[in-house]
Amino acid sequence: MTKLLIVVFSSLSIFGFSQSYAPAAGEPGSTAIDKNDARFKGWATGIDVERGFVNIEDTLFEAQGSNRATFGDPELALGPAVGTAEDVVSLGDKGIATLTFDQPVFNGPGFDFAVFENSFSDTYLEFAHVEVSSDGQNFVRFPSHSEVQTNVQIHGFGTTDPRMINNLAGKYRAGFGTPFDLDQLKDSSNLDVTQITHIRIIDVVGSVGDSATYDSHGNKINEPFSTPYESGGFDLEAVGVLNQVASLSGEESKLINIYPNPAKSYTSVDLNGQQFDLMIFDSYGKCVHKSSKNFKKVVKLNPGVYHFQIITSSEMFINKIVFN
Ligand SMILES: [Ca+2]
Ligand SMILES: [Ca+2]
Ligand SMILES: [Ca+2]
Repeated sequence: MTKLLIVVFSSLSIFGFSQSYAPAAGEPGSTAIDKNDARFKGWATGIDVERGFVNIEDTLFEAQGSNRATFGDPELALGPAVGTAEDVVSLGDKGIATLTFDQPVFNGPGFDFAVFENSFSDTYLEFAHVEVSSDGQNFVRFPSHSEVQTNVQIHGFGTTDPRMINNLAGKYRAGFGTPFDLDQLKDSSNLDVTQITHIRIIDVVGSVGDSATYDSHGNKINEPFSTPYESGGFDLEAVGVLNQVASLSGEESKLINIYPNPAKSYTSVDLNGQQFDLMIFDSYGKCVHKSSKNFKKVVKLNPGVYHFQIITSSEMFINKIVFN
């Protein structure tokens, strides 16, 4: 009996039920990141929310006296993930949350940030698109993929196998973040992956009907629909940062020597003998200098204000330097 079931399930992929991606939190190969993981350097500190409809296919329908989702204050998505069902803001159908950070997120080694939802199980999953911006104006979306069938609507409390989903927030249960790697967007125009200032979360409308939203392959994303409650749509719990530009504490600024500052045409950079890569950006964000594996670097620049990005094997620092 058991063996027969295994045979049946393993042949499902032949009929188009692919399961190409990472499994649920706690299973081997999962990419889920625990909310208490020591790698988190910071959390979202600002938020702007545009709530979506309770039911985008019947926009007059109301829950708790409103045709838009109302559950949870936006501020509940700030700070560390808590892992409970209530510490969230509900976005409603196609609702949008735009988050900001004390210090920018950058494309460091591996995953750079993670988005937390409040699902109570590994398979009751509500999804959202994730976009990033380095200027608050131009947003670039992570390429996503849904392998879920699009013939039968997943009902309001239906389930999804997380192995069929890639690069959509909400892949994992409460307390476990879905991670994103900025390296995938490094060649995008109008985006500087060394200075991400805004992360945008956009509810996926899981309808396979007219209001469907699509993955990057043009597939409808089938997820629970409709969810006509005040807590409908994606429930944003938190956004945690893994690679965050450090603000210099007193101790760290002792480590970095940039002199003279303000500079008169020349300045030199050293980290007390530690090796570093250096990139310098002018006030328009244009890179005017790039060098790697330095122990000391002398640079000559025209008068102006510059940002020195200093990257060591473990950290990245940004310093503002004025040339007179
Ligand atoms: Ca990365
Ligand atoms: Ca949704
Ligand atoms: Ca929260």
